[in-house]
Amino acid sequence: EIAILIEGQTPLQEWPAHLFAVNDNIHKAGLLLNASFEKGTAIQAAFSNGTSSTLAELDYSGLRGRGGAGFKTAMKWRFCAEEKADAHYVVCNADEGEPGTFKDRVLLNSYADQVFEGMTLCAAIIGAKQGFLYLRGEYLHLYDKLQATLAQRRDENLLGTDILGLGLDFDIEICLGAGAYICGEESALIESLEGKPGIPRNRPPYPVSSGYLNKPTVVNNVETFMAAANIAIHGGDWFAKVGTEKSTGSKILSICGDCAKPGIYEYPFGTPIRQILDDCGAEDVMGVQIGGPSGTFISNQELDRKLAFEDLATGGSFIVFNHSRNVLAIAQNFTHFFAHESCGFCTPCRVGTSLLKNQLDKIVNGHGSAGDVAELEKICQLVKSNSHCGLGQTAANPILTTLQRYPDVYEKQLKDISYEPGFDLDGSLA
Ligand code: L3W
Ligand code: SF4
Repeated sequence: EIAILIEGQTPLQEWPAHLFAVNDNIHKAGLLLNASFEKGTAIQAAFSNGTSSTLAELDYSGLRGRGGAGFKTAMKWRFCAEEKADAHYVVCNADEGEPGTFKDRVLLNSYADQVFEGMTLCAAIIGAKQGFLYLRGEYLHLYDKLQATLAQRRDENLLGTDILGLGLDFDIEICLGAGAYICGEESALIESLEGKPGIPRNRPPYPVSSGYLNKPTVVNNVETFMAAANIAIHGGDWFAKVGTEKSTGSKILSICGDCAKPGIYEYPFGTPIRQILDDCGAEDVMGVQIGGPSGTFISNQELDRKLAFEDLATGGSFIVFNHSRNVLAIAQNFTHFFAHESCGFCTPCRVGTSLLKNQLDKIVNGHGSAGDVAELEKICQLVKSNSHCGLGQTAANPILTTLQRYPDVYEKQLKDISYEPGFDLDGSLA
């Protein structure tokens, strides 16, 4: 139904209400989703302990960015704080566009105060007066509720001038995206915030030194800000004692696909994939797409692998596939997605993702030869190593990760040249 509506370009406001029915479906809450939280306490803690010791606590917690890449949050905030400039900015990346990912939608629906508090905490540490929540356009249904939460926080002096009498001035504006997946890439997001097309910038310089309006800017995911607020309240050790040495704390996941209980789950880092699949009622598993199309497709032989930056990192998405699914159809769907979402700025990705799409279609449609698969792999490497940003650099992952695990499935799909009509192998007419 959604596909039909998109195809028909129905304005978002006219979509049937049931498509926006927000059902949080939280099946398993852990460290963060269960944490006790009182509005204002993270900000107060930062001022009573001092912003530098709060930053040290964040450092001790080991918190790493929850958007997928896992850069250390304390390091990012420190780099930004150390930049000399007349303005600093805080940006919350809520452009949750990775297919199969919906945990930030739930956090913004049910835990928005904790997210805004994390942004305010960041502002206190880096010296920002202005923050932005860059909200995925398709989450328009959350807009009024989030504005009401911001208004309430202003009424309670948790935003605005002289917050809680602590001398901190900071406010947050909500900006809506317009449906481009690329705007989840931080520098494209910043361009979009500035009112320009969402084309990724060269990095470095990273946003911490030259971000919004070329001023020092922290861009973090929704879950990162929520975690930071809770660390300020409960301490770095509360967080660090959960998870693994390199991946501390917990991860909030959106789980969907072939499982009895799709929804939101929170696990300590280090949890085996098998346990997560058992909990969500996944049976007859063929494979799992971890971290969305730009992530990794694992087979059912790898279920003892772990949720962790050092093993299987994810921004928060698990898509489960059972044996009724065709792995080529999955790779094809994701490859089409990237070709559609390429912003078109650089040639390796603009042309390369279309070549990947056409070459894979040829194979899936039974017209490919072994040479075509070799050519497909060659294009994958070209797109991966020559693209300007993360989208192009990961666009070949659906093909590469499935080809590596299921070469036989690709092989079976090739045309049978021994039955080529009309010719013998020496080229003479049969
Ligand atoms: C200062 C340095 N900062 C790195 C920062 C950088 C960024 C973070 C991670 O995303 C995946 C990709 C996409 N000084 C720094 C530094 N940073 N070195 O650390 O950076 P990086 O380059 O490792 O990753 P990335 O390109 O930002 C990699 C996916 O993330 N992605 C993210 C989407 C996220 C959302 C969301 O949160 N709603 O949509 C976009 O491309 O799949 O695999 O902040 O600045 N020396
Ligand atoms: Fe745009 Fe793709 Fe190039 Fe990124 S890699 S800048 S999405 S064309």
